[in-house]
Amino acid sequence: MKTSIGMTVTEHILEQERENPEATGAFTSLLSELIVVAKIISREVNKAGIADILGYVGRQNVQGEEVHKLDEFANRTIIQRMGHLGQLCTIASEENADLIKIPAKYPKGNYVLICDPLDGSSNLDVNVSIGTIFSIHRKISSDEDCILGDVLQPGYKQVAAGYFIYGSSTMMVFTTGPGHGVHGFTLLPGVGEFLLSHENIRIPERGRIFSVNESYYNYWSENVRRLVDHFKSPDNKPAYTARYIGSLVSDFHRNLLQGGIFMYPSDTKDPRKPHGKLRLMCEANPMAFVVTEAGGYASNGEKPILEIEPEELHQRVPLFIGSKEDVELAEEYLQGKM
Ligand code: AHM
Ligand code: MG
Repeated sequence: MKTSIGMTVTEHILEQERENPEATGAFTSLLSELIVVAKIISREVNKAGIADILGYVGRQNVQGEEVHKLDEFANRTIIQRMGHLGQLCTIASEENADLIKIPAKYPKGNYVLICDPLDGSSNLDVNVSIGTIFSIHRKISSDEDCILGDVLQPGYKQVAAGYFIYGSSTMMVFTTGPGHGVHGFTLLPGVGEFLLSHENIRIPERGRIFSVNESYYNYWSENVRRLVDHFKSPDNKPAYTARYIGSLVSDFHRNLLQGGIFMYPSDTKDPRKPHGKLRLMCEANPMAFVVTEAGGYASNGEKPILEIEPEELHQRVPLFIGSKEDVELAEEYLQGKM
Protein backbone atom coordinates (compact mmCIF):
# COMPACT_ATOMS: atom_id res chain seq x y z
CA MET A 1 0.00 0.00 0.00
CA LYS A 2 1.20 3.49 -0.88
CA THR A 3 1.59 5.57 2.26
CA SER A 4 3.58 8.61 3.17
CA ILE A 5 4.12 10.61 6.30
CA GLY A 6 1.70 13.52 6.35
CA MET A 7 -1.10 11.86 4.37
CA THR A 8 -4.53 12.30 5.93
CA VAL A 9 -6.19 9.40 7.67
CA THR A 10 -9.05 9.57 5.16
CA GLU A 11 -6.64 9.17 2.25
CA HIS A 12 -5.05 6.26 4.09
CA ILE A 13 -8.39 4.51 4.62
CA LEU A 14 -9.40 5.10 0.99
CA GLU A 15 -6.06 3.69 -0.13
CA GLN A 16 -6.79 0.52 1.85
CA GLU A 17 -10.28 0.41 0.38
CA ARG A 18 -8.91 0.58 -3.17
CA GLU A 19 -6.82 -2.51 -2.44
CA ASN A 20 -9.93 -4.50 -1.64
CA PRO A 21 -12.02 -4.99 -4.79
CA GLU A 22 -15.02 -6.16 -2.74
CA ALA A 23 -15.11 -3.06 -0.56
CA THR A 24 -18.40 -1.19 -0.71
CA GLY A 25 -17.29 1.96 1.04
CA ALA A 26 -19.34 1.09 4.13
CA PHE A 27 -16.30 0.50 6.28
CA THR A 28 -14.66 3.72 5.09
CA SER A 29 -17.75 5.70 5.93
CA LEU A 30 -17.90 4.06 9.37
CA LEU A 31 -14.31 4.95 10.22
CA SER A 32 -14.69 8.45 8.80
CA GLU A 33 -17.65 9.14 11.07
CA LEU A 34 -15.78 7.74 14.05
CA ILE A 35 -13.02 10.22 13.30
CA VAL A 36 -15.51 13.09 13.32
CA VAL A 37 -16.81 11.86 16.68
CA ALA A 38 -13.27 11.78 18.10
CA LYS A 39 -12.63 15.33 16.94
CA ILE A 40 -15.74 16.47 18.77
CA ILE A 41 -14.75 14.62 21.94
CA SER A 42 -11.19 15.93 21.65
CA ARG A 43 -12.41 19.50 21.47
CA GLU A 44 -14.56 18.98 24.55
CA VAL A 45 -11.74 17.28 26.49
CA ASN A 46 -9.38 20.14 25.65
CA LYS A 47 -11.68 22.78 27.02
CA ALA A 48 -12.81 20.67 30.00
CA GLY A 49 -10.93 22.79 32.52
CA ILE A 50 -12.86 25.94 31.70
CA ALA A 51 -16.24 24.65 30.58
CA ASP A 52 -18.39 23.32 33.39
CA ILE A 53 -17.95 19.77 32.24
CA LEU A 54 -15.62 18.25 34.82
CA GLY A 55 -16.82 16.34 37.84
CA TYR A 56 -19.40 13.69 38.45
CA VAL A 57 -22.90 13.42 37.12
CA GLY A 58 -23.93 12.15 40.54
CA ARG A 59 -24.79 8.60 39.61
CA GLN A 60 -22.98 5.32 39.01
CA ASN A 61 -22.83 3.27 35.82
CA VAL A 62 -23.97 -0.34 35.48
CA GLN A 63 -20.74 -1.48 37.06
CA GLY A 64 -21.01 0.75 40.12
CA GLU A 65 -18.46 3.32 38.92
CA GLU A 66 -18.91 7.10 39.14
CA VAL A 67 -20.01 8.63 35.84
CA HIS A 68 -18.31 11.86 34.78
CA LYS A 69 -20.07 14.52 32.73
CA LEU A 70 -17.56 14.02 29.94
CA ASP A 71 -18.12 10.24 29.96
CA GLU A 72 -21.77 10.95 29.30
CA PHE A 73 -21.00 13.50 26.62
CA ALA A 74 -18.64 11.12 24.80
CA ASN A 75 -21.09 8.24 25.03
CA ARG A 76 -23.99 10.35 23.75
CA THR A 77 -21.95 11.75 20.89
CA ILE A 78 -20.90 8.28 19.74
CA ILE A 79 -24.43 6.88 19.93
CA GLN A 80 -26.06 9.83 18.19
CA ARG A 81 -23.55 10.24 15.38
CA MET A 82 -22.77 6.59 14.72
CA GLY A 83 -26.38 5.41 15.06
CA HIS A 84 -27.82 7.20 12.05
CA LEU A 85 -25.02 6.26 9.67
CA GLY A 86 -26.52 3.12 8.16
CA GLN A 87 -23.38 1.02 8.60
CA LEU A 88 -24.01 -0.35 12.09
CA CYS A 89 -26.51 -2.88 13.37
CA THR A 90 -25.74 -2.18 17.02
CA ILE A 91 -23.41 -0.34 19.38
CA ALA A 92 -22.05 -1.77 22.63
CA SER A 93 -20.62 0.74 25.06
CA GLU A 94 -18.89 0.42 28.40
CA GLU A 95 -21.45 2.90 29.71
CA ASN A 96 -24.57 0.92 28.76
CA ALA A 97 -25.70 -2.31 30.36
CA ASP A 98 -27.25 -3.66 27.16
CA LEU A 99 -26.70 -3.42 23.44
CA ILE A 100 -27.77 -0.07 22.02
CA LYS A 101 -30.40 -0.42 19.32
CA ILE A 102 -30.21 1.56 16.12
CA PRO A 103 -33.46 3.58 15.99
CA ALA A 104 -36.01 2.06 13.59
CA LYS A 105 -36.07 5.23 11.42
CA TYR A 106 -32.42 4.73 10.40
CA PRO A 107 -31.03 2.12 8.00
CA LYS A 108 -28.92 -0.66 9.46
CA GLY A 109 -25.66 -2.13 8.26
CA ASN A 110 -23.36 -5.08 8.71
CA TYR A 111 -20.97 -3.82 11.34
CA VAL A 112 -20.89 -3.83 15.13
CA LEU A 113 -19.18 -1.05 17.08
CA ILE A 114 -17.90 -1.76 20.58
CA CYS A 115 -16.40 1.15 22.50
CA ASP A 116 -15.18 2.62 25.70
CA PRO A 117 -16.20 6.23 25.01
CA LEU A 118 -13.79 7.83 27.50
CA ASP A 119 -11.39 5.51 29.21
CA GLY A 120 -9.43 6.70 32.23
CA SER A 121 -11.84 9.53 32.94
CA SER A 122 -11.14 9.38 36.68
CA ASN A 123 -7.91 11.16 35.67
CA LEU A 124 -9.70 13.95 33.89
CA ASP A 125 -9.84 16.45 36.69
CA VAL A 126 -6.04 16.47 36.89
CA ASN A 127 -5.35 16.92 33.18
CA VAL A 128 -3.98 13.45 32.47
CA SER A 129 -4.32 12.00 28.96
CA ILE A 130 -7.37 9.82 28.42
CA GLY A 131 -8.82 8.11 25.38
CA THR A 132 -11.59 6.53 23.35
CA ILE A 133 -11.15 2.83 22.56
CA PHE A 134 -12.99 1.16 19.66
CA SER A 135 -13.45 -2.27 18.19
CA ILE A 136 -15.32 -3.17 15.02
CA HIS A 137 -16.73 -6.58 14.13
CA ARG A 138 -18.65 -7.80 11.15
CA LYS A 139 -22.20 -8.97 11.88
CA ILE A 140 -22.48 -12.76 11.72
CA SER A 141 -26.17 -13.39 12.37
CA SER A 142 -28.89 -12.95 9.78
CA ASP A 143 -30.94 -10.73 12.12
CA GLU A 144 -31.41 -7.19 10.89
CA ASP A 145 -30.96 -5.97 14.45
CA CYS A 146 -27.80 -7.52 15.78
CA ILE A 147 -28.07 -10.11 18.49
CA LEU A 148 -25.65 -10.57 21.37
CA GLY A 149 -23.81 -13.26 19.39
CA ASP A 150 -22.77 -10.64 16.83
CA VAL A 151 -21.00 -8.74 19.59
CA LEU A 152 -19.61 -11.64 21.63
CA GLN A 153 -17.07 -12.70 19.02
CA PRO A 154 -13.47 -13.52 19.92
CA GLY A 155 -10.99 -10.71 19.45
CA TYR A 156 -9.15 -12.23 16.50
CA LYS A 157 -12.30 -11.68 14.44
CA GLN A 158 -12.17 -7.89 14.81
CA VAL A 159 -11.98 -6.12 11.46
CA ALA A 160 -10.51 -2.96 12.95
CA ALA A 161 -9.59 -1.69 16.38
CA GLY A 162 -7.71 1.15 17.95
CA TYR A 163 -7.92 4.20 20.10
CA PHE A 164 -7.88 7.97 20.15
CA ILE A 165 -5.65 9.50 22.80
CA TYR A 166 -6.41 13.01 24.01
CA GLY A 167 -3.01 14.12 25.25
CA SER A 168 -0.47 16.82 24.50
CA SER A 169 -1.65 16.08 20.96
CA THR A 170 -4.69 14.11 19.95
CA MET A 171 -3.77 10.94 18.11
CA MET A 172 -5.55 8.07 16.42
CA VAL A 173 -3.79 4.71 16.46
CA PHE A 174 -5.46 1.80 14.73
CA THR A 175 -5.15 -1.32 12.66
CA THR A 176 -7.39 -3.08 10.20
CA GLY A 177 -5.83 -6.40 11.09
CA PRO A 178 -3.19 -8.89 10.00
CA GLY A 179 -0.86 -7.55 7.34
CA HIS A 180 -2.18 -4.00 7.46
CA GLY A 181 0.08 -2.67 10.21
CA VAL A 182 -0.59 -0.29 13.06
CA HIS A 183 -0.48 3.37 12.13
CA GLY A 184 -0.63 6.53 14.18
CA PHE A 185 -2.18 9.80 12.99
CA THR A 186 -1.82 13.10 14.82
CA LEU A 187 -4.55 15.73 14.78
CA LEU A 188 -3.28 19.00 13.38
CA PRO A 189 -5.00 21.62 15.53
CA GLY A 190 -6.68 24.40 13.61
CA VAL A 191 -6.75 22.35 10.41
CA GLY A 192 -8.72 19.53 12.00
CA GLU A 193 -7.11 16.69 10.03
CA PHE A 194 -5.43 13.57 11.37
CA LEU A 195 -2.10 13.25 9.51
CA LEU A 196 0.05 10.12 9.37
CA SER A 197 2.83 10.66 11.91
CA HIS A 198 3.70 7.12 13.05
CA GLU A 199 3.81 4.73 10.13
CA ASN A 200 3.83 0.98 10.76
CA ILE A 201 4.45 1.05 14.51
CA ARG A 202 6.45 -1.93 15.83
CA ILE A 203 6.72 -2.56 19.55
CA PRO A 204 10.21 -3.64 20.73
CA GLU A 205 10.48 -7.42 21.33
CA ARG A 206 11.48 -6.72 24.91
CA GLY A 207 10.84 -3.53 26.82
CA ARG A 208 12.26 -1.86 29.87
CA ILE A 209 9.04 -0.57 31.40
CA PHE A 210 6.56 -2.39 33.59
CA SER A 211 3.23 -0.76 34.36
CA VAL A 212 1.00 -2.02 37.12
CA ASN A 213 -0.89 -0.63 40.10
CA GLU A 214 1.33 -2.01 42.81
CA SER A 215 -0.97 -0.91 45.61
CA TYR A 216 -2.82 -4.18 44.95
CA TYR A 217 0.27 -6.25 45.82
CA ASN A 218 -1.35 -7.78 48.88
CA TYR A 219 -4.42 -8.77 46.89
CA TRP A 220 -2.50 -10.62 44.16
CA SER A 221 -1.75 -14.32 43.87
CA GLU A 222 1.71 -15.54 44.78
CA ASN A 223 2.53 -15.99 41.06
CA VAL A 224 1.65 -12.39 40.22
CA ARG A 225 3.71 -11.11 43.16
CA ARG A 226 6.71 -13.13 42.04
CA LEU A 227 6.30 -11.76 38.50
CA VAL A 228 6.28 -8.17 39.70
CA ASP A 229 9.21 -8.90 42.03
CA HIS A 230 11.04 -10.15 38.96
CA PHE A 231 10.51 -6.87 37.12
CA LYS A 232 11.88 -5.01 40.15
CA SER A 233 14.92 -7.21 40.54
CA PRO A 234 18.32 -5.51 40.14
CA ASP A 235 19.51 -8.71 38.42
CA ASN A 236 17.76 -7.76 35.17
CA LYS A 237 20.20 -6.45 32.62
CA PRO A 238 19.12 -3.95 31.53
CA ALA A 239 16.93 -3.16 34.54
CA TYR A 240 13.24 -2.41 34.23
CA THR A 241 11.71 0.84 35.34
CA ALA A 242 8.11 1.42 36.49
CA ARG A 243 5.62 3.75 34.81
CA TYR A 244 1.93 3.77 35.72
CA ILE A 245 -0.47 6.58 34.91
CA GLY A 246 -3.69 4.71 35.65
CA SER A 247 -5.11 5.58 32.25
CA LEU A 248 -5.01 2.51 30.03
CA VAL A 249 -4.78 4.36 26.73
CA SER A 250 -1.84 6.46 27.98
CA ASP A 251 -0.02 3.57 29.63
CA PHE A 252 -0.59 1.38 26.58
CA HIS A 253 0.43 4.06 24.08
CA ARG A 254 3.71 4.77 25.86
CA ASN A 255 4.58 1.08 26.06
CA LEU A 256 3.59 0.52 22.42
CA LEU A 257 6.09 3.14 21.29
CA GLN A 258 8.84 2.46 23.82
CA GLY A 259 8.38 -1.22 24.68
CA GLY A 260 7.27 -2.69 27.97
CA ILE A 261 4.44 -4.52 29.66
CA PHE A 262 1.16 -3.26 31.10
CA MET A 263 -0.51 -5.52 33.66
CA TYR A 264 -3.89 -5.54 35.33
CA PRO A 265 -3.95 -8.95 37.05
CA SER A 266 -6.77 -10.60 38.96
CA ASP A 267 -6.95 -9.55 42.57
CA THR A 268 -9.04 -10.22 45.65
CA LYS A 269 -9.70 -6.58 46.49
CA ASP A 270 -13.28 -6.44 45.28
CA PRO A 271 -15.21 -9.75 45.31
CA ARG A 272 -17.42 -8.39 42.48
CA LYS A 273 -14.36 -8.09 40.24
CA PRO A 274 -12.31 -11.27 40.69
CA HIS A 275 -10.72 -10.89 37.26
CA GLY A 276 -9.44 -7.37 37.72
CA LYS A 277 -11.00 -4.21 36.42
CA LEU A 278 -10.55 -4.18 32.67
CA ARG A 279 -13.20 -5.36 30.25
CA LEU A 280 -12.56 -7.91 27.56
CA MET A 281 -14.79 -6.50 24.84
CA CYS A 282 -14.18 -2.77 25.00
CA GLU A 283 -10.67 -2.54 26.45
CA ALA A 284 -8.59 -5.74 26.28
CA ASN A 285 -9.63 -7.00 22.83
CA PRO A 286 -9.05 -3.79 20.85
CA MET A 287 -5.71 -3.16 22.55
CA ALA A 288 -4.72 -6.81 21.99
CA PHE A 289 -5.57 -6.52 18.28
CA VAL A 290 -3.36 -3.44 18.00
CA VAL A 291 -0.42 -4.81 19.97
CA THR A 292 -0.44 -8.14 18.14
CA GLU A 293 -0.35 -6.43 14.75
CA ALA A 294 2.54 -4.29 16.04
CA GLY A 295 4.53 -7.45 16.86
CA GLY A 296 3.62 -7.62 20.56
CA TYR A 297 1.39 -9.91 22.55
CA ALA A 298 -1.57 -9.82 24.95
CA SER A 299 -2.52 -12.60 27.34
CA ASN A 300 -4.79 -13.23 30.30
CA GLY A 301 -1.92 -15.23 31.79
CA GLU A 302 -3.21 -18.47 30.32
CA LYS A 303 -3.85 -17.81 26.64
CA PRO A 304 -3.96 -15.03 24.08
CA ILE A 305 -6.63 -12.42 24.81
CA LEU A 306 -7.67 -12.60 21.15
CA GLU A 307 -8.61 -16.28 21.50
CA ILE A 308 -10.94 -15.90 24.48
CA GLU A 309 -14.54 -16.85 23.64
CA PRO A 310 -16.55 -14.05 25.28
CA GLU A 311 -19.47 -14.98 27.49
CA GLU A 312 -20.78 -11.62 28.63
CA LEU A 313 -20.83 -8.10 27.31
CA HIS A 314 -19.15 -6.56 30.35
CA GLN A 315 -16.90 -9.49 31.17
CA ARG A 316 -13.64 -8.57 32.91
CA VAL A 317 -10.32 -10.15 32.16
CA PRO A 318 -6.81 -10.13 33.64
CA LEU A 319 -4.58 -8.32 31.16
CA PHE A 320 -0.86 -8.67 30.42
CA ILE A 321 -0.05 -6.72 27.28
CA GLY A 322 2.95 -5.26 25.50
CA SER A 323 6.34 -6.48 24.29
CA LYS A 324 6.21 -10.12 23.26
CA GLU A 325 9.06 -11.42 25.40
CA ASP A 326 7.81 -9.62 28.50
CA VAL A 327 4.27 -10.95 28.12
CA GLU A 328 5.51 -14.48 27.43
CA LEU A 329 7.56 -14.24 30.61
CA ALA A 330 4.48 -13.09 32.51
CA GLU A 331 2.63 -16.18 31.25
CA GLU A 332 5.40 -18.41 32.55
CA TYR A 333 5.20 -16.88 36.01
CA LEU A 334 1.42 -17.04 36.04
CA GLN A 335 1.43 -20.66 35.04
CA GLY A 336 3.95 -21.44 37.81
CA LYS A 337 6.72 -22.36 35.35
CA MET A 338 9.13 -19.80 36.77
P1 AHM B 1 -12.54 3.33 33.38
O1 AHM B 1 -12.92 2.60 32.12
O2 AHM B 1 -13.65 3.36 34.37
O3 AHM B 1 -11.95 4.67 33.11
O4 AHM B 1 -11.43 2.41 34.12
C1 AHM B 1 -10.37 1.88 33.42
C2 AHM B 1 -9.10 2.54 33.87
C3 AHM B 1 -7.98 2.27 32.93
O5 AHM B 1 -7.78 3.35 32.08
C4 AHM B 1 -6.79 2.10 33.84
O6 AHM B 1 -5.83 1.26 33.26
C5 AHM B 1 -7.39 1.52 35.07
O7 AHM B 1 -8.72 1.97 35.11
C6 AHM B 1 -6.71 1.94 36.32
O8 AHM B 1 -7.27 1.30 37.41
P2 AHM B 1 -6.65 1.39 38.89
O9 AHM B 1 -7.00 2.74 39.39
O10 AHM B 1 -7.30 0.28 39.65
O11 AHM B 1 -5.16 1.17 38.78
MG1 MG C 1 -12.56 2.01 30.47
